[in-house]
Amino acid sequence: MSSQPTDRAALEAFWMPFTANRQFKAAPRLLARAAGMHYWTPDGRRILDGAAGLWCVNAGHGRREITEAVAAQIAEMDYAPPFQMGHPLAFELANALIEIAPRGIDHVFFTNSGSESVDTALKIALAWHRVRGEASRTRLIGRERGYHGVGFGGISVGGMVANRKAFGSLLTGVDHLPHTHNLQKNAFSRGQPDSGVELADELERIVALHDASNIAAVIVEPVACSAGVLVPPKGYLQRLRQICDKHGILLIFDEVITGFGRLGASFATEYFGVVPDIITTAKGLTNGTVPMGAVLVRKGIYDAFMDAPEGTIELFHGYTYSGHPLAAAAGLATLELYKEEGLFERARDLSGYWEDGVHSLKGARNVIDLRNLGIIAGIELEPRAGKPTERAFAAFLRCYEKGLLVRTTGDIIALSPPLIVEKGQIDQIFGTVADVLRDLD
Ligand code: PXG
Ligand code: PLP
Repeated sequence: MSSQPTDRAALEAFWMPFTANRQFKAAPRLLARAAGMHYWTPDGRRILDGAAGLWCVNAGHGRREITEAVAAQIAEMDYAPPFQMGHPLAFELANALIEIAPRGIDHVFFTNSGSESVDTALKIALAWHRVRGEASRTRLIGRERGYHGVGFGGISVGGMVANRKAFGSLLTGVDHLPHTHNLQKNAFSRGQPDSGVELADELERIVALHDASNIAAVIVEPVACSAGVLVPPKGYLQRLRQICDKHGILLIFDEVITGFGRLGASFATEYFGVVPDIITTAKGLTNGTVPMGAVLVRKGIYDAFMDAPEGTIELFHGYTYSGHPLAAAAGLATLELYKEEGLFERARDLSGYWEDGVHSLKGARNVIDLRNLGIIAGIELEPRAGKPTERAFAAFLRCYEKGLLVRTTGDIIALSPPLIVEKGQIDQIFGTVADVLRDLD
């Protein structure tokens, strides 16, 4: 019998990701079971999931339709090689994704995570320019405070300093747009802020500096979630699209979080009415059950690779688990569930109630901004003097004690419950946060 994971030594071997390991292992927070809107701790305490796990369990936990599809598939065929071979479900899932994607998106490349989707998208962008005879287009443009996962590509175009600074020189030939966060002008905006469209024009400055002939792609999150829910100013994404079109630069939307209903639409692309050339996804694609990501590309991108002589591999890229049968089964069942239950529409219909809930915290102690879009909220706290992140982390711990799971980044509390959330649970989420903030110095 192995030792119980509550004893300190039994927790030692696992080097936990993005975690204060020593602090955690001294006072562990373990989750043992999940169903619907809730988690349960090993000792049976119920926790309301205000974070959809980690922005991924959009249909709620333990959905029978998904678990049964995965169980049936593992019994039928556990694994199939994806290189020079195929299996039916991967093709079916690609077709299902095209169906819910914006018009003009017509091919899908499978990965196993958001980080891999980002690396794949950047590589496709570089290779696409090259097959079209524009091999000088190698520069990649990201944005300050962007999060694009943790691969070398993703941290290079990303703009989270802590995720970059320990890892050397990263990719060369990368530049960054300024972030769009502006508390002076936009604090307490409901939905998209009014001010800041001109920040997209910074792309013109970057193009003037490097010359368009050297730039392959621009990658942004339509809503920057990991960095603390930074909602794009009105007109900003449209302006980026125009500038990219003018200069022949590919526009990549990283929809790892915003995809699959989070904004009350299939993708942010649909919500904002701006179609990028490439969309990266993961997380909600399988409702968080089996790791999977997908890169969706606009018509013409795949085709450009198909001029290579017959029998040659057109793109030297792929993963052992690209289109894994279990993930494909989970993905198909998940998309079916989203459709059957109308979860994207449900999220859209609830977003007004959600917005009112978020902004009910106005005036709460130490709250310096409230932001929302779709079923996402950002609550920014005044940092404790000289101790950034401490106040928000204390709020996270107290919420957990009171039976609510939230996520924090810096001094920002981020909320993103499963899209099956009920109005009463929205009240509970904001009621708990209000209680916690009242008592927190
Ligand atoms: N792009 C975006 C926009 C993301 O949000 C990734 C890429 C990377 O996905 P993977 O599957 O490789 O983790 C993400 C992931 C947080 C948090 O606390 C957010 C993510 C991951 C971990 C924590 O906000 N987003
Ligand atoms: N490292 C080694 C030694 C490998 O053989 C492979 C795949 O065959 C990889 C890394 C890449 O693994 P994956 O395809 O799961 O990303």
